[in-house]
Amino acid sequence: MSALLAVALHLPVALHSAVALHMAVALHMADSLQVAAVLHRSAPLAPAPLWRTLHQPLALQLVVVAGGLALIAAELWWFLGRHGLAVAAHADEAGVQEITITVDGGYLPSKIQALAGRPLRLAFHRLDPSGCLAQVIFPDFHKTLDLPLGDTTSLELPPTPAGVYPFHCGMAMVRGVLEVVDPAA
Ligand SMILES: [Cu+2]
Repeated sequence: MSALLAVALHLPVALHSAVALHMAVALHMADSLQVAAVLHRSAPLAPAPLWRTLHQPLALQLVVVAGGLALIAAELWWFLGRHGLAVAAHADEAGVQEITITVDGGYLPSKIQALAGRPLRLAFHRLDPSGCLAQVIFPDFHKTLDLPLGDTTSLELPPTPAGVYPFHCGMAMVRGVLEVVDPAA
């Protein structure tokens, strides 16, 4: 659901960028035409209209549209894609799996693997002063953790069934995922 919301929020921004780029190209070309007319004195210069539509070559239009779509794709990949390899949590003597996640511009690692049916401790060490990262939320566990700057704050999870459990910052812009796998599998 929040993924859909992020897409809905970002598509207009990316489209707007594409349109703005398109208009910048059009205005630049309008300037060039004016300059060319002055230099060549080919015709008396009519008062420059405030606004006019320039017909762009089809190739240029295709390039602008393709550029916009590439930006949208890159943005979706950045915010919604899963990158990198999972890092496994290691069990201590008491059998509690533990991993430290550094919070600095993102979650490092952002993909964590743990074994099902064993307790898990996720220790978040926050180095990033951005208020955006002051909280980490695990929607599936109904847990919100406040992360004081410069401190390590742990989330203790009871033995958890296998599954994929995403987590994110307070505004759902920075994301990570906990993958709990069956030890027998
Ligand atoms: Cu955020």
